[in-house]
Amino acid sequence: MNQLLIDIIRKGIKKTTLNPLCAARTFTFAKGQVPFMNSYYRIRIIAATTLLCLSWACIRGQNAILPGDANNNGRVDYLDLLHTGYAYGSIGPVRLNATGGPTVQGIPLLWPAVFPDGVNYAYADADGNGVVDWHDLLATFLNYGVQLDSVEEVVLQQGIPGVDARLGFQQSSSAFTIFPGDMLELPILLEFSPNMPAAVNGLAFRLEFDDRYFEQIAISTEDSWMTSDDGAFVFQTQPYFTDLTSTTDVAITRFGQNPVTGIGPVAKAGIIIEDDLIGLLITPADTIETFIRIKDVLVKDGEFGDLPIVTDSIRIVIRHPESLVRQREPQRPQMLHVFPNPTAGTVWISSPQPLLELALYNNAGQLVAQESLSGQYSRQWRLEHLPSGMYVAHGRTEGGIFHQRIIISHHP
Ligand SMILES: [Ca+2]
Ligand SMILES: [Ca+2]
Repeated sequence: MNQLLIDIIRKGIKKTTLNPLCAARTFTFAKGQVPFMNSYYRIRIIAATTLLCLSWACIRGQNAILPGDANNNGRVDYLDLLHTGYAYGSIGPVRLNATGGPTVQGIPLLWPAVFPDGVNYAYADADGNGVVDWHDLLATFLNYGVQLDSVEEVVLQQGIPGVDARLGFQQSSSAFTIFPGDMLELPILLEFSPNMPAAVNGLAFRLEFDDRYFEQIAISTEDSWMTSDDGAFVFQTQPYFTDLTSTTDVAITRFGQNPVTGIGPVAKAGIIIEDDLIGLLITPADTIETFIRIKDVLVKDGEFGDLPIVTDSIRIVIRHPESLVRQREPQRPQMLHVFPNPTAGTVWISSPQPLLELALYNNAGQLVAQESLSGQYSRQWRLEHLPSGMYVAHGRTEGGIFHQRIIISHHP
């Protein structure tokens, strides 16, 4: 548990907020900033885990909830989003004195509704306010990676190739030739047997990759059939280290019992190749071969049953920039960097080009903050007067508008 997730996406409610969100993708931090973020959250998690052991001992013997652990298996992670999403909009008994924080809390009254896997809906109400809503999705994000001393691992259904549905890359069998610093987009498809598409209520998976070669991997869903009606929530963690590789966790869930049927693109992985690979590519003839793998997939159908899924990987070949004459300039994402994100108030904004104006829009597309600048590349921005929630920052420069999502959270 080296890192807490630091990114989250939700499709905008209004069409006007969709484009900035999509354009922003998920590149939140410059790479050098991430370790600080890691240590900050590692300290938080250690503190939270200690607290958990104490409080768990007190509550043992009655129904108890670790907020964000909606599937009640003892760990808060990307799989929990599918439970919270399925129960979205449900109401039940309030937990008095509840918080959405990472402490085990008693459940005095279970809810009338139960998930098909037997878990009570009370576990989806992370903050205990009696309704499953946006704040409960946010609790999974805030408590990410926190776990009890005993975790019941979720059994993921591995599919049979040629028989079951497949979550894979569009170009799974082909190799790319790309250059350090390039950005490429890899469509991820959920494919079923011909004429047999299933209704899907939620999809969760991990992408595993070698972080020596990839600076960022970010999920976008602008062409996804699961999110095209804005009835879905999309979640991604920042990449974190697991042994020798890096992993990023992704979940896409419908809001409530509202499955959609479709086939083809469910997400797109935007990848930036490290531009500091020349030391690894000694001569222009050298290439690096590496793989990005889809793993640990959970797909929930319309009845919240698990669909067996065949997984996939893609081979990527990175070639020395002098091996071929470049045909084009590398594409850079039109991104602002925001740190820290989520924030309780004050953020640092930096831009690849001199900033002329900063504007902040809320989830309904309303302008909530605005500042004129005179060509600075970065500045501090105080946002503590704004309520918790998701915002999109627009930075106007002479080269165009740069975007980034900002999450403001006043939770402890
Ligand atoms: Ca869980
Ligand atoms: Ca709630």
